[in-house]
Amino acid sequence: VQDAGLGLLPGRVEFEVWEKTVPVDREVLLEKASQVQGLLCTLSDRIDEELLARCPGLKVVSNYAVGYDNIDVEAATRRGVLVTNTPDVLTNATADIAFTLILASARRVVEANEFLRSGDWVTWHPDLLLGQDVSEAVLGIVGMGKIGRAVAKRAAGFSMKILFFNRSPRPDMEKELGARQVPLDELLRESDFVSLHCPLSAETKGLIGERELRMMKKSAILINTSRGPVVDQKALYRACSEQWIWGAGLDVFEKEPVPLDEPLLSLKNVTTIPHLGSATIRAREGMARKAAENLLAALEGRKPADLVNPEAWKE
Ligand code: 8YV
Repeated sequence: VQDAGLGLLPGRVEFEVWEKTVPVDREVLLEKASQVQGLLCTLSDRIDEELLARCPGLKVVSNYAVGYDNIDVEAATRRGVLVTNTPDVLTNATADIAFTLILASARRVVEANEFLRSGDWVTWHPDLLLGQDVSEAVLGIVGMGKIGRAVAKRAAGFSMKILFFNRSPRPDMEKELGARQVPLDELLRESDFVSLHCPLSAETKGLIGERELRMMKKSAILINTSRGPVVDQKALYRACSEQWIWGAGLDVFEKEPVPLDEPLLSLKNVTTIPHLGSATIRAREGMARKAAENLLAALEGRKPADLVNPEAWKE
């Protein structure tokens, strides 16, 4: 899928692909970045003050992701470096994976698969692997951006009642989907599913900790497809192992890849996948194309379509 983006570069810029595997080794990144005008990078590459200070010629950092918490945008803006991301093309894929985790967690799909294959299925029983209903349940969406809205649209098809928490008022969501904007505490208390769709920032780091998990219903399920550090992972382990909540579905973690001794991985009521939100061929090709187009625009003196820091743009 990278070719959808890399294929646009020949003849327009001189470029080098540093490593076929990500993340690029930090020392290699520091050394090579110091010599270029544009960087196309992924979430695994930390673009911080130390790196930016070594790159006097750098004009643009094009992130191959919609989130950009790997980049110190404030430091880039101060230095006049443009930062771009890849919105829209991954909205549906990410909303789909959030819904996959809602259904898989509620209906214990992974546990059931293991149960069957390990030979434990010896008879039908009325209590066998009972789950939670998704249809007509209350879904709480934290962060009503594009992905949050796409999840809400899917939820409407399941006749779910939608609550959401968002920094700024979104009366349009009330009109479009009958979704009700509420304070976070109310959302946590009333939701059967809490799905996180906010970016990672100083404000959202640790947003869901012990206090918040204890507010949730015992039957509730937490879904995280945003960023791991939005949730206090130690508190989540206690919440799921001591049944303060019913379970969790996680695509993202505090540390990625997740170390295999992470306690959450030992719990049957926690469904885990390795950061696959945008992992469809169409979404990744779209992201690759956007990342390349944003990079080219900046290097050719045009305003990139997906500029994260417009204040750094000078005509
Ligand atoms: C990417 C993501 O897979 O876009 C994002 O913010 O988290 C995912 O879509 C990942 O960031 C690749 O860099």
